[in-house]
Amino acid sequence: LKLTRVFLSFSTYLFIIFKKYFFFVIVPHSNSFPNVAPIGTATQSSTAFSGYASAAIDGNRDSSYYSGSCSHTENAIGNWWSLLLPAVYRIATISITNRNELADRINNAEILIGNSLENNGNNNPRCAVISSIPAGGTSSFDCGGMIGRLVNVFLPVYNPLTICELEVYGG
Ligand SMILES: [Ca+2]
Repeated sequence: LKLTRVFLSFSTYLFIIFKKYFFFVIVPHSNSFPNVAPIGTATQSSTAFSGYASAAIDGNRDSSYYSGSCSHTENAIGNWWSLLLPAVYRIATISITNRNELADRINNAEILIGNSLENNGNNNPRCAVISSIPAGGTSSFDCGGMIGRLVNVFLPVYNPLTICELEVYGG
């Protein structure tokens, strides 16, 4: 009688796999485009109080002028601020954040979009006229897919033009 021992090496590996399920909540938003303004180049009719044109596209909506994130021109009639984008965009929405003081200075400003460089871009088609923006507030303007590489804000009345942030949503 031959005894054969069979050794069964038996190992049981128990894998407990925790599967994590991520639930994405889709928050409705007026558009799904990125803000392309920061990749553009901003200029303006003049600069006062170190309020450089680029402060309006620094990605910061801080509405306190003294935080250094708002543009500011001199006091004149026909001030403008202009954004040259790196390409032509179909623009859905423009958002503008107003200063938290002297908020009525933005009243009557026009938002212009197009490709013409004439008159510093101020001859381009108009998306909206800003009646007012609350002090420190952000207002959005529906431009309905207007096409252009230039976004201007033109102020036809006598006032400095200050923009704390301008966002361009388009693709
Ligand atoms: Ca800013």
